Amino acid sequence: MIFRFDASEAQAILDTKRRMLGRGLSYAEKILFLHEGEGSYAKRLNPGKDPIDLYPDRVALQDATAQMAMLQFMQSQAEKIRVPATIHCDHLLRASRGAEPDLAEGCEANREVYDFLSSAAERYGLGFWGPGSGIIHQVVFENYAFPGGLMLGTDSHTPNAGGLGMLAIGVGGADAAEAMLGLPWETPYPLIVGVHLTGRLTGWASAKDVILEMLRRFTVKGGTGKIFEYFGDGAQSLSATEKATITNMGAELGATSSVFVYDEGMDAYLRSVGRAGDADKVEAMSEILSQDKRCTDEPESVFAEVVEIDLQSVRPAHAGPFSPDSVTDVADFRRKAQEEGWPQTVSAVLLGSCTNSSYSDLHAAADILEQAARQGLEPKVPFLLSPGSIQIFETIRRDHLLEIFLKAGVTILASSCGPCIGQWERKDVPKGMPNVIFTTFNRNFRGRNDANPETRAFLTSPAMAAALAIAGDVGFDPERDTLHSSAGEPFKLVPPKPPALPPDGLVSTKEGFRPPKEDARRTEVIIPPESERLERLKPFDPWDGKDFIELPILVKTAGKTTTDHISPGGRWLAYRGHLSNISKNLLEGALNAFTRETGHGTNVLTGARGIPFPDLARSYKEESGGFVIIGDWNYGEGSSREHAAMTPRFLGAKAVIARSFARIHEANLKKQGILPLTFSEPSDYDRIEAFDRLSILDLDKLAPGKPVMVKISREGSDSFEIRLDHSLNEKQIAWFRAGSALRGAVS
Ligand code: MIC
Ligand code: SF4
Repeated sequence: MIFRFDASEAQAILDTKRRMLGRGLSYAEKILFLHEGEGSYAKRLNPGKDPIDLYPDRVALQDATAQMAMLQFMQSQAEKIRVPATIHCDHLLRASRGAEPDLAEGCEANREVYDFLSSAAERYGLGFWGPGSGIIHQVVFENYAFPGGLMLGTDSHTPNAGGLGMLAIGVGGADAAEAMLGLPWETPYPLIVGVHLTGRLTGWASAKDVILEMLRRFTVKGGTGKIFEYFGDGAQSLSATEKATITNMGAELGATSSVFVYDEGMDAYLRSVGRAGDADKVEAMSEILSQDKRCTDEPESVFAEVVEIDLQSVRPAHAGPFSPDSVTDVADFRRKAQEEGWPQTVSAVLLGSCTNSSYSDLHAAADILEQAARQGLEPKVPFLLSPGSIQIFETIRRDHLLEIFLKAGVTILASSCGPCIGQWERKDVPKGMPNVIFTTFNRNFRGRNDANPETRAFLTSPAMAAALAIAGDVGFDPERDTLHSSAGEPFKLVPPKPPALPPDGLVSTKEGFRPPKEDARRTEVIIPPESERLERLKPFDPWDGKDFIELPILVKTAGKTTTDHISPGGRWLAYRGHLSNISKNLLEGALNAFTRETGHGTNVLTGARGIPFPDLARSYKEESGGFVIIGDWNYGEGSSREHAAMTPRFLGAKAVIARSFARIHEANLKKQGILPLTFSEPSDYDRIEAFDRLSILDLDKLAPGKPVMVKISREGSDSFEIRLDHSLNEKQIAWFRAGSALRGAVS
């Protein structure tokens, strides 16, 4: 752990900024300013408009996105990374029979990919966390996150580290590759929103319910371009891992990041996990790492917006189905489930993931199972637990929580993403059968966990998930409802009060970790030539300098189009390092606004119907030189996976025109050389028809802030023009011309 500046240098930089802005600074601003590119300290930036260049302290990659990140890094011909980085093998393991057999099978099934990542890590100087060692965000939290630091990660839930006061941001692999090359990372200067927490959580309310409350208020679009900074005595009452649950799911708000102000709870966590040295270094910087007084005295003068949440008033809730911002209080859930016609019984419960697998989360769930066991009750439904890391697993084993789970019949999965990313070999419910599951995860998009579009997944807290497994009834409200013991006696579950940290600290283990090697220039990066899972990248062609004329529309998507719809996970995770193969899933889950089919469309050149989008894309590329995609609001919500931009690029997409974009996806499109354009008039989305041809004009005059005109030609009627906006700056326009950012950076 390193700070870029000592205390007096840092103070001088921040003083300059205070003078320039004429006010005190927020915590997030301090971190941004202490990581800004040299030479830009003197600039005053307009939030939402001006770009800021940042130098992160570290980069984290997970196996599903690391493959493309490393393949792109290799294109640069660099000898070694210039910023500390780690790779985490967590997404590719399947969840089927339990940790041991799943790990053994997973190692075998993914050998090629692990060999590639392991050899690439060694060759270029990255730390390598092998399969079974844990989920990226949990491992980063335990080993690397530190208050005041800045990190980039190729995963949208990277802001999990905000629970330890680190500003951590999810990015695509191309961004990560550039950061590892030592290049600055550029992003629009975010709006900083202050979230003032007061009071204390009570009863069944948990940290999960705080972020669900934020989702209820802001929705999945409301965080775009923003950093949420949590502070106040309510914030201090939450442990570091509770804070992490909140910052982790800030991704669901579409936020650039979320962060809690450094406090004693973070110090306690660092010490509990055996990082007293880091805790001391941070303590020495504590004055610099505090919010300036103005943030609490006059928050309106510092923050772009101030949100007040009294933790006392936060009620337990579930979110779903299909969107994390469809939040219903547990107290209203029975009524809602009846009104909506959702199945009334729970079919499975999934505990863990990067969002909720801290010691106290697992302790809370174990407490409920124990209360039930004392009354002779067990979970009524399959109950699966994915511990966040081997360290957490060893700690719950030492402290006998594991015993409670095993006695209750819980299946313990490997410390990996498993069912959260669709790696769940679910056998108890046939595809197509409507059913309800409760998870402690952060996403619930249709088909995400078990590839069954009829599974309604609800996000909830660990204690609530355990209670629902016992009750088996979706409307169960432990605050109000009574259960019956095996002897028929009525009883009520009591809200658990888990310890914030393990009383004896976390078990110290780094099983599965290989530290970076100093000099490995002779290590060969292993990519078998015939591999179906790995393919060296060929640079995309540069722009030919011509306007895009009469392009067909591959699809106009209707409603929510997340990265899970554009480039699904599940079985497709196997091909994340093979661009040609992963392209076969393009838009598989997207709803076609013209035909109401999912994943298919009509070929406007031949009239053939029901064609899978990848096939359609190939024929448009051949016959018409490419195509455009039309998207709805918040297009590309969700994951950081750049495959959702690389695959359309590879198959011939020239532009995506949407009502609005999610931040990471928009950045990924720019990086890969696709034009992300938005309708100046959002209702123009409705004017686009299936057989229209689009000409995107005057591209040689493409300039920052200047609208782009598109001519729409329609058979049998006059053509018309509509106006589109874009957020490309000079540098990003250069990426478009070069064919992609990395090509631009390298050539
Ligand atoms: C997710 O939660 O959707 C993922 C899988 O972790 C993704 C990353 C990926 O697609 O590999 C994310 O959140 O960025
Ligand atoms: Fe893994 Fe799920 Fe966390 Fe994504 S959200 S990193 S898939 S556990």
